[in-house]
Amino acid sequence: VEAAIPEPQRAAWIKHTPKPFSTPEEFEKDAIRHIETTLARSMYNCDELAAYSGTALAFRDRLIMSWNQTQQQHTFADQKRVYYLSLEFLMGRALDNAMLNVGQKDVAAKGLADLGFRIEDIINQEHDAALGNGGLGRLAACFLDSLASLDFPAWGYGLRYRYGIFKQEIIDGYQVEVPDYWLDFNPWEFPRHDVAVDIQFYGHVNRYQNDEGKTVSQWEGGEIVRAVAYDVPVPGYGTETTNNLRLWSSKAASGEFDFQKFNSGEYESSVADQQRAETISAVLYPNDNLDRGKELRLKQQYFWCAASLHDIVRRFKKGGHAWKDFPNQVAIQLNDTHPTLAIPELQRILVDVEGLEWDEAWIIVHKTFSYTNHTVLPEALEKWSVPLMQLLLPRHLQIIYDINLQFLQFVERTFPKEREVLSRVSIIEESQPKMVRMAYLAVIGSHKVNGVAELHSDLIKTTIFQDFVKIYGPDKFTNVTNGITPRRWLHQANPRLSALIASKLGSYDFLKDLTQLNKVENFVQDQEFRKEWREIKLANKARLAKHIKDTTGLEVDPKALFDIQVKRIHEYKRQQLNIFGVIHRWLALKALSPEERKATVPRVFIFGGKAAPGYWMAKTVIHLINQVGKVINADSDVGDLLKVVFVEDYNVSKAEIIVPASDISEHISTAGTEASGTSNMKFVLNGGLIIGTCDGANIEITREIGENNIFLFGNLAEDVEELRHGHLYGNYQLDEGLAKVFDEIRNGRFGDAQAFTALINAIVDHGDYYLVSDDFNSYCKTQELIDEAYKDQEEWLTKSITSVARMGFFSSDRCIEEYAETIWNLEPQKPKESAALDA
Ligand code: GPV
Repeated sequence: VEAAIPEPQRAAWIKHTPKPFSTPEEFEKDAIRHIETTLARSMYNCDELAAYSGTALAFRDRLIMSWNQTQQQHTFADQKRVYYLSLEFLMGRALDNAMLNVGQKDVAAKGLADLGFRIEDIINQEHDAALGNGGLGRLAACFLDSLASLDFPAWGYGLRYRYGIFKQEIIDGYQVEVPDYWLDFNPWEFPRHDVAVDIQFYGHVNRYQNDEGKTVSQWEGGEIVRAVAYDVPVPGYGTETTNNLRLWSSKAASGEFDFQKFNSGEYESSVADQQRAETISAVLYPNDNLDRGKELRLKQQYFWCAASLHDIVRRFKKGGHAWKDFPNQVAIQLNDTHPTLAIPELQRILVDVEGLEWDEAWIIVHKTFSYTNHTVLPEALEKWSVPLMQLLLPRHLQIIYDINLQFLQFVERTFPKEREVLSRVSIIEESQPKMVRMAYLAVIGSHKVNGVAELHSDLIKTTIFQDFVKIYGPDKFTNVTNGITPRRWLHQANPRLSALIASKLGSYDFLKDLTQLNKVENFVQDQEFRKEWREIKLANKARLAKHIKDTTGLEVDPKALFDIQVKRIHEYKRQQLNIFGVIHRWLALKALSPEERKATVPRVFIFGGKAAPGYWMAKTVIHLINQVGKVINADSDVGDLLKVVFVEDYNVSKAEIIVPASDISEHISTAGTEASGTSNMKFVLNGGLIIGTCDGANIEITREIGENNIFLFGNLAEDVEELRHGHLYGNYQLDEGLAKVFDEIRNGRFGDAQAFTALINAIVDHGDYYLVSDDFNSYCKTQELIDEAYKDQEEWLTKSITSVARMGFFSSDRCIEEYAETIWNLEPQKPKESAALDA
């Protein structure tokens, strides 16, 4: 309070508070001032990067004003906040989003034009903030957008990686990883050097009697690493609310170097200490749906959880509430099990530091946390070895054992006759070495657990968490089907379609209430509307064709059917099924007479996605796609009838070009393996149809848009287990069409056959775990149906429009409202006029 400006002087302060620009001239003034002063450039050396920087800084000024306002109001309101803990935030670019969310993109476009720049070129200067791998990280980013747009008091907490996901280069058809140094110039973050938390690792636990004769535990010794906060403003759409994303960066606790060591001549080891500390937040682990159990990863997790909880507890204590009110002030959402250490950490703070009794602390912990599960794949379920945890976090391991003991005693009382259940549900797996099962700890420490699509939420109840449903009853487990933000994934990525819809609906209100899209169906027979819809799709395809030409040199015809599969490369997502299907199609085309070929629909298959650097099978799939492309694209027999493209370095900003350009996109995971999928929603929202399996959110998309508007194929989740069993113990029969495809590959049609042996053998010799052969025929037949359907362009257009009209459910706003109501018990806080706040 001493730091506040005293009352009589506040009038001067208010008078001089920066006012946001609202005309092109005011924007130019702010941007030029930043270019001249903050950046020390002039009109004689203002290139596009400088113009971008000035524009970004002008918008950043606006955001920070509303950020201040929002934070001040939320603090005064003293109401419950939600904290979204995620190791990944795949934010993409910020400028376009900021301009649209504050409603000043037109102003900036005009201002930039006055200075001789095109706004698209300026937007393209920005580096993606790629602090995530795929769907999980992008979901967190969509959630932040919705939380701010709906005026919820919410903070994200994550790590400020110096290197986000690697940049992918394709060299001779192989993926090569290049580090992505993105922090060179990042106008969107505010370093908070005053917000620093010292985080402890290693050491030992001391037990002793305190003054009241109570036995207490103290974690002592070990090493300290400092967490420094960097804040990223998150603007809501069409509201003053600007929330905060706080990212932690690690550095040595003693400042630049350890001066004691420095003075005693140990210069090198002092520098080494510093580098070791900085390593914690240095790089994002590039694995998607895979747990590798690396020590540095565990360090990242604890570092980030401990810093965030310290911050949350400090903020809570400033409010002066009783501890039992903690869950009424704080909700913490765990984005997968990566932040599960926050559970024992809060218990440790409450018991060891704040002196609460174990039981009262545990009630608080368990009411505070909730956990979202994003996969049932066994290789993705996190386990940490007990010896590693003993070394790094000795007190937390004790607490985990105590939590486990209490839990198992409770289970034993409830099910006295079922002894075998105890070892099944124990947090500790009795393996060699013993392992801590993080998902079980997350379930036990949370009041709600949710899956991310209906099928997935049902599956977790019958598979990985079956015993826990028996123990806690079914109400602890719930479903919140994923969603996407229509601001970025419709309005920003596809401005013309957004404008066309707004022209018919009378306003852009649908961007904040996506269910209003249903009114689009009234115009499905409006000829002028249909014509524009078709033109927009064609223009979006032409834009992607240009990107392909510019980056690969390959020409593709925008009038061909664009068939797109972009996502992380993974065996369960089955890009191999797609590329085998392409080979099959090519063989069929070549077998046709020239006359017959003329009647076929030209198709462009577009792939994109990164493989984890250590995932050899995924890298082989990328290689095969590129080799197949090389052969087919040069084959004059098929010419424009078939093209295969691999788009390098798929990321959020490329998705914004790719998603609006599909006729068909592929969401073809083995049934039961893709928890939800979110790009399926993005593509349909942009008027593309999809081919998919009965998996994840595809099922709910079908329910919403109608089964005539989607191309489903393949085996059902309920049959997968038996099919797999049959492969191993029955008489395995490879699909005939697929066998011919394999013959071609083995004959060296696509280069060195040896390179693809493992890929083929996984199917032929090793049980075809992902059911590629079982689904191959159904897949190819469905692709033929798509060819037929595309010939009726009018009917196709009707499907496209109808589908978009029925996609309202998949807004992340709906999804966040479900979390707020059923899990967080959270109310919005509408922004007040600044005058009301000053008063
Ligand atoms: I676990 N997901 C991801 O992107 N990375 C992961 O490590 C894990 C899950 C994804 C799922 O695979 C998608 O099905 C889902 O739509 C997405 O998380 C968001 O829930």
